[in-house]
Amino acid sequence: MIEKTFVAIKPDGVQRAIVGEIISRFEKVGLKIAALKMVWVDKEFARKHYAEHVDKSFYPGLEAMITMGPVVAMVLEGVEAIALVRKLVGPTEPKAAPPGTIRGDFAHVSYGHADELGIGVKNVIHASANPEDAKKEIALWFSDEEIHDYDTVHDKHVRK
Ligand code: IDP
Ligand code: MG
Repeated sequence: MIEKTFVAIKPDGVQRAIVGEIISRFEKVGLKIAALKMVWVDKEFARKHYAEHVDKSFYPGLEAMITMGPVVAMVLEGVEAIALVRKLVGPTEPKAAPPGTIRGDFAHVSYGHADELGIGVKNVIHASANPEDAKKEIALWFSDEEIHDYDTVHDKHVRK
């Protein structure tokens, strides 16, 4: 039941200086930071990460958005962490994301707005959608040596 998932605070989230607030939410629910780094991705890397979207009409805007500055990439670990993190992150479109979710609390833009401008939806954060994506994305962003195994105070309550 213990899973690892991949999360990236996107360049808009980094530039808005809300990295600490976002990471704090994950820490507060008891998720463990297994890996953490800042990366400025290039177009080639963006095409690998967003392989499923490369042929979509919004891809050029998405690529420009994800390469416009550094992202803060991390691996989070916890009980059924993949679905838990998607719940905390909220739906893709900030306009539709409920209050209490990261996208609902830190952004308000819509698909209509992004499409009108030809830009990617600036929704602050990326999180793996399912176990298959989590495995692929963790391997793409991190080497085995960058992923750490250690105990947090939460382990006492989670594992017993
Ligand atoms: P997700 O990030 O919630 O998994 P995906 O559908 O995988 O959502 O889309 C990846 C990213 O592409 C979104 O987070 C958003 O930034 C951007 N995006 C998705 N759909 C659109 C769109 O219709 N217009 C512009 N950008 C989009
Ligand atoms: Mg996705």
